[in-house]
Amino acid sequence: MTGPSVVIIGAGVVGAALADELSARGWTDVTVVDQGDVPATGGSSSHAPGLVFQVNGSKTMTEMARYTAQKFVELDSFLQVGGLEVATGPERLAELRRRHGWAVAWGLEAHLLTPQECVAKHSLLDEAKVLGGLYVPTDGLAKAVKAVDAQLARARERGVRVLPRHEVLDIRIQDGKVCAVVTDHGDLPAQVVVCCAGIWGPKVARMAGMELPLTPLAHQLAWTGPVPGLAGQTEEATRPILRHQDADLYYRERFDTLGIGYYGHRPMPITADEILPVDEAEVMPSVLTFTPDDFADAWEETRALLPDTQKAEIESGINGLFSFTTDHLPLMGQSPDVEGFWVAEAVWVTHSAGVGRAMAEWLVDGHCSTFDLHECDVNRFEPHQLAPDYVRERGCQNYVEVYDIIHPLQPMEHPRPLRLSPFHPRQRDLGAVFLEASGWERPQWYDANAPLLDGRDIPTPGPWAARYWSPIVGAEAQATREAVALYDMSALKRLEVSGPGAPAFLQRITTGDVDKSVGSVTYCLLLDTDGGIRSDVTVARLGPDRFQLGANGNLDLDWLERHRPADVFIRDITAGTCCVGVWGPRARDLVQPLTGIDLTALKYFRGARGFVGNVPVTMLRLSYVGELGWEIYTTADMGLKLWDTLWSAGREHGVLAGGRGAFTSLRLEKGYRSFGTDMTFEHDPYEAGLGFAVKLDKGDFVGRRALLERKESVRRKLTCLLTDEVVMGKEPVYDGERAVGYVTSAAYGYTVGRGIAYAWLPASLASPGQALHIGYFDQRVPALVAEEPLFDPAMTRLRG
Ligand code: THG
Repeated sequence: MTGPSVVIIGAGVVGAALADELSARGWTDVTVVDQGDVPATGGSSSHAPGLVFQVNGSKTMTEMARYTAQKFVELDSFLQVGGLEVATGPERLAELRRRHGWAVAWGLEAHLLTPQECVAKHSLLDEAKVLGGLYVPTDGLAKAVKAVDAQLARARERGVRVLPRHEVLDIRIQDGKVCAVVTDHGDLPAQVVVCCAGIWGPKVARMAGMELPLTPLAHQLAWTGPVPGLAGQTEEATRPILRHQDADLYYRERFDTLGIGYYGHRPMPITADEILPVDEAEVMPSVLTFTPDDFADAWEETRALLPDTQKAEIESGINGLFSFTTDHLPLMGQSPDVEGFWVAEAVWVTHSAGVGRAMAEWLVDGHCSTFDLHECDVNRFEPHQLAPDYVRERGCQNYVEVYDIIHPLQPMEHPRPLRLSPFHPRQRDLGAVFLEASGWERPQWYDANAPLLDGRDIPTPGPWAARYWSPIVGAEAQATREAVALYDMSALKRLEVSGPGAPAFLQRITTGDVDKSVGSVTYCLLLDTDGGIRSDVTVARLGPDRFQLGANGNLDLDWLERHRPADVFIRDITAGTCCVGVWGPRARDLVQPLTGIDLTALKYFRGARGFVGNVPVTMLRLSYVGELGWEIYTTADMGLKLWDTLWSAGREHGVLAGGRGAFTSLRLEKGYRSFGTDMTFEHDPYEAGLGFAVKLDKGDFVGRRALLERKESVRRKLTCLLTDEVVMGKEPVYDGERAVGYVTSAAYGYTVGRGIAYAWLPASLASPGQALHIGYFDQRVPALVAEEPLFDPAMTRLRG
């Protein structure tokens, strides 16, 4: 097997890794082109300082870094000196404990060190400045250019062609498919093109009509002259690579000198078109002239943390360009418009070999089994997130925040506001505290609900969980179960699927039996071909050939579009519509007088169209919070009228507005999973406790064949834990001293009066009554496996 003809654009760490991984899988009709020389092409890989710190809040990024470190060791392109992050303030010390939790959760060996132990690892540190450290023994220094060379050499042996000094001028497209890469040396025919052009990515992608949300930014890297404490060092590096995040700094040794990287300076973005051609750049295109003024604070901080550097000088430096995205994650996948045009962009050396492997699996097998790529897919963005202003502003902000301590609920500050639901003016009047979701302003709680606190005893969580929190969250959650509440569901992605082929299409692409009567609503899944969960959706049949899907994000739209036959039409109706959830035991008292729809006759998981007052609506009887009620949809223009109609009729029933904080607590009490957090591409329905949503006997559907096997081999389970302390998610779970899993979602359950944490655990430890611990900062929080759902297992609330 030689596979299709592939052209890889860019011979940096990503292109080289991909060429190696593809050819190892038998795809050998591969050509790698680069405008520069090989292996030092002049792109970011050629100047990269090479520090590989593996710990990351993203499990996938940690795993891709781990693979990169292992592979580079094998390629003799890695100095495994370890990685050390030090804290100089109490907040950072707590943050290192949290990061230690991530490492343990994702299965990476890591140790928290005392100040003395930090100095023992890195003798240049001033012990008086350091409060503690996080040490990862397998971190180290990647030799990026050497790794490029080694991977290209292996690829060449398998028949891959490498063409340096070939500038890509255009991508030739025919009938929506790539057919060739046009270079200054002629055309290279190709069935598959993968853009691994790094900082030039936006320019190359545009040749295929694709907007890549990537911003090249300049980053300062300086080199000292000889440092006395390193005198006589004959090895390139012996001490661990070092991070001093409180001052936005990192360090690596090079014999008796130090390299110092700095993220504290002003962001210095540039566009891909402004980058100099290979032969015009003084050093190389990705290296700009060092601006010493921007480095002044860095040098001062360095001399304080590493006193020996007071006897050294800065001898040289660069402002090196590399790629930033709007959310810190890479851009991987196929163009939504041009078949065969793929990208693997915004990848740092740290993750490069992992990304190469992921792309190779994806291309050869049709899916990636080794890494969950949902966070990395280039099609994850909402349309507004591709605006050049947004891309640049977010890229710059992410540069500034690289080493900041970011709370999981912390919303971006700029640009905001972007998307406003029609209910927004009323929410603001109610004192909504807004966070952000896919660009939407979304209330977390409402200050106007403070009076609900009277007579309630809402427990205050620890300081970390108490950020972006108010006791009002608890009051809203309880009041929802007592009376009735309005929840703004406008941020829920809504897709209309219509046309003569729609029923058959949805039967094929979902796990559910959706070919039921008009008015039916079905909860089901989208699966990848390997049986992994791509999303969970609600499918409402609004007409014989018309369905409305409640989905999780743009990837769902992308997935459906890719499989759509010609007689099916898909429309994203999110922005043109809105949705309010009206939920609680008094929901029917509130809504029935406003509508001609017989709400008692409208059964659970059924929908109907009609009116609420003057407002044309679609009502679906279901509830993510586990209470009686409906999601009520209308067009955006009528949204405010809908809210006002419900609000004024609700006064006598004690209606309140509920925020996302209450919503999350209520959904966890009910045991409802959230895609992207509780389950991802790597999990199958049986492990995730969603086997009930799979109708294996309905006929063939995407992922079915793979599921038949996976069904028989469930080894891990998404499990409900009860705790006394509220945790936040991504914490490790311990059985005694052994790390056995990790937390996905967590919240306090204000009805059940306990902390709730969902976690992935080995099936053998997932039985109710099993006692475990959750690692939370410096605590071991006792956790008990519980029967789920915790609230209303008999479904009396929902069906009542
Ligand atoms: N509303 C709508 N669509 C959605 C969501 C939503 N799509 C995305 C996401 N949220 C899907 N998640 C869920 C999770 C659980 C349920 C609904 C959507 C749910 N489950 C019932 C249960 O498990 O008891 C369904 C049981 C059944 O199949 O009958 O209600 O919030 N529109």
